[in-house]
Amino acid sequence: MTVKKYNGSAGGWGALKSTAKHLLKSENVARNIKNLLKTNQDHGFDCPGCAWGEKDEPGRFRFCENGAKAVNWEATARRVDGEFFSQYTVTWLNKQSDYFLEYQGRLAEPLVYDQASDKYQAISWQAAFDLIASELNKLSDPNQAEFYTSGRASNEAAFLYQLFVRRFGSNNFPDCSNMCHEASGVALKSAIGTGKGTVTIDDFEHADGIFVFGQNPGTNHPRMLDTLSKAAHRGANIVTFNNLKERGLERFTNPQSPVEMLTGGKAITKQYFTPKLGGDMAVVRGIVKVLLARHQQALSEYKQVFNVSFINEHCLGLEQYLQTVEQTPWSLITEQSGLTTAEITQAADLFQQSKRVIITWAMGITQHKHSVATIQEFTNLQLLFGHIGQKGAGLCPVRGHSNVQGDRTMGINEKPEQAFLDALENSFHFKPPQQAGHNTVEAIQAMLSGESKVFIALGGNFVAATPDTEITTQALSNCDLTVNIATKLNRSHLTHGKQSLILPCLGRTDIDMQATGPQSVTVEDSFSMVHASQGVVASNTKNMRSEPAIIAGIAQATLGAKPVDWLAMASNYDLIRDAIANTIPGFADMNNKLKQPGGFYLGNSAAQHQWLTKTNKAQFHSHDLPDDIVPAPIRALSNNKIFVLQTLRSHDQYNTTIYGFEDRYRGISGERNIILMNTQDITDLNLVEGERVDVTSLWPDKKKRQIVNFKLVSYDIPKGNIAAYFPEANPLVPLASNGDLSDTPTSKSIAVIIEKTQQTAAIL
Ligand SMILES: Nc1nc2c(c(=O)[nH]1)N[C@H]1C(S)=C(S)[C@@H](COP(=O)(O)OP(=O)(O)OC[C@H]3O[C@@H](n4cnc5c(=O)[nH]c(N)nc54)[C@H](O)[C@@H]3O)O[C@H]1N2
Ligand SMILES: Nc1nc2c(c(=O)[nH]1)N[C@H]1C(S)=C(S)[C@@H](COP(=O)(O)OP(=O)(O)OC[C@H]3O[C@@H](n4cnc5c(=O)[nH]c(N)nc54)[C@H](O)[C@@H]3O)O[C@H]1N2
Ligand SMILES: [Mo]
Repeated sequence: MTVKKYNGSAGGWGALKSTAKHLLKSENVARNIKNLLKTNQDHGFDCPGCAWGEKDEPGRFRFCENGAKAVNWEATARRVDGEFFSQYTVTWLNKQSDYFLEYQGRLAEPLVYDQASDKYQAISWQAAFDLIASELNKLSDPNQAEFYTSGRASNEAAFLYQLFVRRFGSNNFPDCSNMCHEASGVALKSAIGTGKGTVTIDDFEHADGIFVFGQNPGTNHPRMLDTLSKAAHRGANIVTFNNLKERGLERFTNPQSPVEMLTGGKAITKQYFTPKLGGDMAVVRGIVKVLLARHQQALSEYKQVFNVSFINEHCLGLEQYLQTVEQTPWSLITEQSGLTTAEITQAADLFQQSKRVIITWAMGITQHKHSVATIQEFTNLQLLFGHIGQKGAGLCPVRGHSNVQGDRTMGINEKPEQAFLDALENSFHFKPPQQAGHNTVEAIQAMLSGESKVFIALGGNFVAATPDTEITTQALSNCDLTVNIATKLNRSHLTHGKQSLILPCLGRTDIDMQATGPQSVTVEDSFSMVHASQGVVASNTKNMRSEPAIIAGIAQATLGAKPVDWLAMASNYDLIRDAIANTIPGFADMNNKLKQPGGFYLGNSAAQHQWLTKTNKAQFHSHDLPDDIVPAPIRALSNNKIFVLQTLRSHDQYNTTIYGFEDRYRGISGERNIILMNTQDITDLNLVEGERVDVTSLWPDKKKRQIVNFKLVSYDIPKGNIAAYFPEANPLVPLASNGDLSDTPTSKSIAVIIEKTQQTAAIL
């Protein structure tokens, strides 16, 4: 393992070099170059990386280094089939790393677990479908099955899946969104009447201020750096709030700009603030407090700072909110945020100077206990200035998976809206289940207690992505049947129920040939743009099936061909799109609208100043700041120094998919079991950099949650805060530690203690 400070800019030659390395690693170089050129282009496929949008700029590549990794990873020539599994028991495979498992190649044929030999063996597609149907139809209640979705599933796959599950009789739709942007949806829906972001990619060209909270776009949304860099270049204030100094937010070299490649790129952030974990709500409360004082001062001179006419016309709840702001003491604001009054005043200055402001955020904001309240605080700030539905201003939750937003639009939702259920009933003439189903945390609890007996996953890596790994492992093992529809072998496939199936599917890059010819699918980006995606290169996918074909096979075997002709839909995705068009608002005439280059925009009610809230107004929400990020009862559990841990992504991974061991911009290479810690904290613990430590989380139950043998890395991070990689640190996240109103695991706020690893363990 090496640790070496990275002083270059993000992007640049390092990105090109890494792109070339991952091309070579795929063992499919010529074909994958062709693939990359088709990424995010019309008549090409949507990048299976992130959900950032595209600008219509002809002649440019539309992939980034990390998109290239995702494409190369999927389009590998290696294959995992029955013959592969004949060599290894599941017990042996389960001891291998996440990197090893996925690196073996693409899952190539349907597989069934054989208990006697502890191995997976080939099975026919029909036998696999029949096994699922028989287990599902055996259940005494359809709600004894869980239907997970990961956000790479296309709109067509997601729509067909939810239709099948609701026809079967359940709303049990745990999904990756429950662990991701759930808090954004909940917060925004209640405040402005839509759970989606209010801006389009064009707005970034008109913003005077872009406030980036709790996200690392250099790694997770690299194409956003191009957008931010252009905005910075024309003078917009880019203001960053991040617990760590992330290189990508400081400096960026666009690999497509010959001039920048020679000159070393541009600064992005004008002012970089490093609040404490969970301190962002306090930051924004402080900003509002400064601006409120200025507004009150201005009123005495018959001027105003806030946009009073906007507030009067559109909002409710102002008085109560301002009272809450006034009552929040500065001592709590500075304590919780870790920023000084001077720093917060500086942030307020930059906000006030910017006529049009966009606020963006990701997991650094959504994976806390008070995430919903924090996002509503962002909304309050924007409402005070009328920064919603104005060109160049708005709220922008930057989504994770490339189609996670689309999956929700298609009805992957354990709490579907009544209007959606009614529309399904009208289109398909059956009564969908009306009661709410299970989210991810509830699904784990139901499998743990034995209430749920069948688990089906449309993509993803449930056991590695969810909290409390040991408990989730137990929950899946309890099931009578686990089924994974997937492209690559992962931990969840090895964490099997009594019976288990792996069903290999096509990915975004593959040509999807059905009875009526090659098919395209659609996705929705963070800006509510829906566009087509078509795989481009033929390869050996002979015994794989598309996601819609697999869902149709399961549905046909379970329910027969009524009231939906599943197999017909899977043979021609235009039919699925016709059904979507008939059911979901904004999709009328979908098949035709997709012919427009770049796709079509779904619109956003809040951006039109139509507030679909309970009161038909935009709503200020008044929340008190949390008393403490680590509540008193948890503090009381240990006499040791308590740290707050965040779990984050390295530059060389896609969620639980580990591409390699280079966290380039953080200068960490060759090791993933690490803890980033402030240098002073390391000294105070009588430890030294490079030493091995055990981390134990604090939670008021008897269970011991610990990770051992993690290496200390001295890092520019606020005292009292530490960071480790997801998914290695997931065993520390207690299943019951969830966000208020969102139920999202608090992956960015875990109270832990640190101890030097015992000698015996250190030798391992
Ligand atoms: N290459 C690549 N791209 C991806 C992914 C991937 O794994 N790899 N994952 C995709 C998915 S599903 C998602 S959801 C997104 C995730 O995108 P991000 O949200 O950028 O992902 P994280 O690595 O979780 O990073 C969280 C960032 O927030 C900061 N942070 C953590 N806690 C706090 C806090 O309390 N306050 C503040 N101000 N900052 C904080 C961390 O220091 C870190 O920079 O990316 C998507 N794109
Ligand atoms: N501690 C901690 N936990 C977290 C997070 C965190 O920041 N910290 N982040 C959370 C977030 S934001 C998210 S979104 C979740 C992610 O949770 P998931 O979405 O469940 O996990 P992924 O790692 O994205 O799933 C990877 C697997 O998806 C399969 N796959 C890839 N492409 C396809 C495809 O096209 N079709 C199908 N059917 N399968 C495919 C492959 O088999 C691969 O192994 O994790 C959450 N968990
Ligand atoms: Mo995510």
